[in-house]
Amino acid sequence: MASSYSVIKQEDYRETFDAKHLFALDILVGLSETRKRISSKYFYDARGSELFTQITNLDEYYLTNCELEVLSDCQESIIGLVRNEPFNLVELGAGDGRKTKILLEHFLKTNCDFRYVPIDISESAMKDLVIDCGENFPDLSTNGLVSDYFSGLKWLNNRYKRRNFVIFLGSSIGNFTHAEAREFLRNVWNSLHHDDIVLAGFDLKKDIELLLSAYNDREGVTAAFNLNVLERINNELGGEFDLSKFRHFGTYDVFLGAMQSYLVSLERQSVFIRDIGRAFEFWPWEPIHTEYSYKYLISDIHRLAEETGFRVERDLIDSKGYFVDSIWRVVKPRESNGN
Ligand code: AVI
Repeated sequence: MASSYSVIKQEDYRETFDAKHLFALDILVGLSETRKRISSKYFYDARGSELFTQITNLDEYYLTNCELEVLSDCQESIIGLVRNEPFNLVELGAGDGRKTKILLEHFLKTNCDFRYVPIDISESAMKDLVIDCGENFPDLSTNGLVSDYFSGLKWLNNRYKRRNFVIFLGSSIGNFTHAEAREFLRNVWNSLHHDDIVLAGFDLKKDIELLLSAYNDREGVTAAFNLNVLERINNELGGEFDLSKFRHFGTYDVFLGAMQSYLVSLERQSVFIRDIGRAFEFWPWEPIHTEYSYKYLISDIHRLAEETGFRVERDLIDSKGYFVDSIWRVVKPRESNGN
């Protein structure tokens, strides 16, 4: 058995990194603006992650099944891109086990020479993942990295001179604005070598009714997921939000091409947050913006690849045409390795 995880020491990063302080600062800034906002990155405490897993099992949330179909049906064409030499299968995020397992099983079955390197900032998520891999895949060599994505990739490249196959499953890219997506992908490009491969998931533009029901499910799981960010402020920052005084609102912005989630105040209220040391005023029906989920056309995805230094190799699309795992190759002048 070869499963382990390492916490990568990042001196500057560790010195300045105080998660609670940053959370409080972001909430102070976001709730002080005329258009109040809280970043969707704060959804994922333990309860938020649990609720997101429940969302992925809902019928209305088509994205998961579409990507499972793509990964199951296209294994051969994925493997064809990397099987001719040893490689690192690098996963950004501790990952959704169900999806990654499809690839791991197939790579192992076909005797690929690879090591699995998930990268995630959460040590507890990484511990769970590495234990799970050890139990399910005793022959798999897993090196989990507890780190931000880019330091993890840098560390990996200095340590193992192998080809990288980076996967970014789900549609997390959709939670970035277009400018943020470009910056993120350019940073990924900077951390990789010529000819490395990236597989990234994108949710495609489709009938607006389908989008609306995916983000406003009948059981109210998405509503609970959205409201949980207020509970998180209560638990971690001493906030006094009464969740029954807010409602979830999910809508599609046709100009942006994005689903957007809001929490709407149901009455005039003042909410004190102890660790910020002040109260925030809400008007009746005043919204807090909490999430973007951008939807893409294939042409948008190709432009994004080109703008950030990649060449599109293949688009793996599910049978309904709802979701794509787009496979890109890193293109760099021979002598340059980044920057
Ligand atoms: C994690 N992310 C890609 C999900 C999405 O579809 O934007 C989060 C989510 N929000 C509401 N439902 C699911």
